[in-house]
Amino acid sequence: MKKYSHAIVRIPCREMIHGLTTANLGKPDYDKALVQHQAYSDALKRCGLEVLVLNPDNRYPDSTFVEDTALLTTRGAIITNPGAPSRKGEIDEMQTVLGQYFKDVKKIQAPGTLDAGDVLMAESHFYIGLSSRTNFEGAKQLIQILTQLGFSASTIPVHEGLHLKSGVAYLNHHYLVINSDFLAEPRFQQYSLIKVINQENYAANCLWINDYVLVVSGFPKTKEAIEKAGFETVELDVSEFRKLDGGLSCLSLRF
Ligand code: CIR
Repeated sequence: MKKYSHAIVRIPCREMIHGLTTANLGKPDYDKALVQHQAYSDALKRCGLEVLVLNPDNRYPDSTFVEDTALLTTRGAIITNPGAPSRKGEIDEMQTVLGQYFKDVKKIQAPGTLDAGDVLMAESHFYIGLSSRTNFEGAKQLIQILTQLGFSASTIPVHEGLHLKSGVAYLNHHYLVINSDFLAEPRFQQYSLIKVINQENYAANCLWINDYVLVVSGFPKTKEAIEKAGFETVELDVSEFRKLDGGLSCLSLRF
């Protein structure tokens, strides 16, 4: 099934080595990050997407994590107000870019903050993580916008990890890949759960695209479980982005 036709990515900038992080894995190797990013873009193309590649922006060390700047739905786009002060300016260019694809671009307004890494789309319902980046006011505004667009939405507390999607991914056909941080959440029990073992916690951030699932290399049990559920996987190394708390979903916007 071809659900997505486009993706937007941004090449990491040199300043990425000073990006925000809690990971304690050391500084990213910039040259290696460039190679991994190229492989990521190539994989999106192999999944059938037309990929718009934005230039590196040294003003914003975390600007390669484009996912956080916008939520793209089949009925409209919403520009976020990122929770980290150093990332707020990332939305300016994204707003212009999205204007080329979406007629009506809505916006989360201060004092609301929202990173779209906290927004999990499961068919026509959106789960919004309340995290250190996304506050209640931001979630409230997004619920209002999504409801106007004819979707439903609700909030989920995020106690572990940076974002909601650091620990859970929706894979189409009612499947959720989920790690122990969210396993007990009653509202997730209605899905077919692909459980990520504790040693592979990071691998929960995988990405469904047109019947392929991009998975992080080095986490064999999660890959095997996803394949067992009937999905074809594409393995990618994102070690340099992991050092900045980033993963597969954060590196693109899909629509
Ligand atoms: C940040 O802390 O904002 C970046 N270093 C990582 C953002 C990861 N984004 C995502 O998971 N959607």
